Amino acid sequence: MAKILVCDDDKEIVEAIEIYLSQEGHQILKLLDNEDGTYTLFVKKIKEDFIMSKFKYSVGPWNVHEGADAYGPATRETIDLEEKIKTFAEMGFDAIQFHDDDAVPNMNELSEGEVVSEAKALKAMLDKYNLKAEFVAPRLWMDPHTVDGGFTSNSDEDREFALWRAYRSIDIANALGCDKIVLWLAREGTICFESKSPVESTKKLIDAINKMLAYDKNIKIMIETKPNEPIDRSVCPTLGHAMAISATSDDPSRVGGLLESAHAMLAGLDPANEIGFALAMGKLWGVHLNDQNGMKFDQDKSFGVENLRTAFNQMKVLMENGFGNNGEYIGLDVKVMRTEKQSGSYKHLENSLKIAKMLEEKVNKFDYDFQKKCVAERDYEALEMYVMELLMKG
Ligand code: XUL
Ligand code: MN
Repeated sequence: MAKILVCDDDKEIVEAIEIYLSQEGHQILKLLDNEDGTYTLFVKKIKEDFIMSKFKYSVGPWNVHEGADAYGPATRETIDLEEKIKTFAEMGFDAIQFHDDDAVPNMNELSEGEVVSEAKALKAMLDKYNLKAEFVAPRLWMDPHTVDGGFTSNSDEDREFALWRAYRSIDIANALGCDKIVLWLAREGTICFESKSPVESTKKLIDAINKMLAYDKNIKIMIETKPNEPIDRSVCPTLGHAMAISATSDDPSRVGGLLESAHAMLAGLDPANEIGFALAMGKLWGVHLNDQNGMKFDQDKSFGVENLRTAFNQMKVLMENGFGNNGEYIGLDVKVMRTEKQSGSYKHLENSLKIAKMLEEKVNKFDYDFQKKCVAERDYEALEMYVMELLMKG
């Protein structure tokens, strides 16, 4: 990012204009004072295939990972957090998504004050790379206290632990200068149906959300829905459920949703429709764009690589409905293939960004007059073929 200082006749600075040339694929070479009150800025195009976007994009550190899966060990070396953050900035990302313990490792061993001071050190690192924090999400699936879930656990002590992590996530969000937390409800549900009452679990979840709303009067909660994995049956599987929980909460204006494409597909739903539903409620505050081959384990594939038309329609619905106008980010939640070597650790992010931006261009080209004509004539075959040609022709 460059800063241009605008001066008045007495050379007093009247304004500082920040310009994001680097994100448009330009490197600043020099600034020339034309001595007539104007300046010329020389730039060099460094990214040839750079595509402008109307959106700001975000990514989480877990999106660059070592490649371990349920059946095999890591295939790549761990990359340190600052190195990831620096690379994300160079790639043109605007914001970082954090789990609470991505931001403050070993937080269980720290006091509340220590958690906040660690988070402040991270904020300084983000500032150094001119990045924002999008949200903080309590990681309620790794700890021995969350074996049976967090907010819906059958253990009083474990439910208390889950709330402690949620409160600390709010503290960390405040220290990072963001006003959102994400609840991915990984283990809030059952692997043995009879182990929990679905009615009581739903009430426990709403009760926990109300406590978070009361803890901080400014915090906004985004529920990231997913129907299964790691559990069998989630208490909050779709955005419809999230919207109902929002409506039942003590402050519906501060409880919204985050839609991940793959999670919608795992529920047998079209992510573009889920996006549309939450947008209609004014409650889509985040997305995790990615892709998925059928209803199996969560694959976090690069955006659009399996279901191109669905990816196009996700982008179309987001663009048509002003997503991003209130500062929302297009988040990616993608994983590189396990087979990729160390040098390819960021390729899936590059690819997803490029595909998302290419789809933005396709949406910009969409012929709404032709669409209206097809609708008026109820010629949906023609409309469908038009979309196919739009996507398949260069
Ligand atoms: C898991 C998932 C998470 C959340 C953040 O399926 O999507 O990475 O996005 O906790
Ligand atoms: Mn996600």
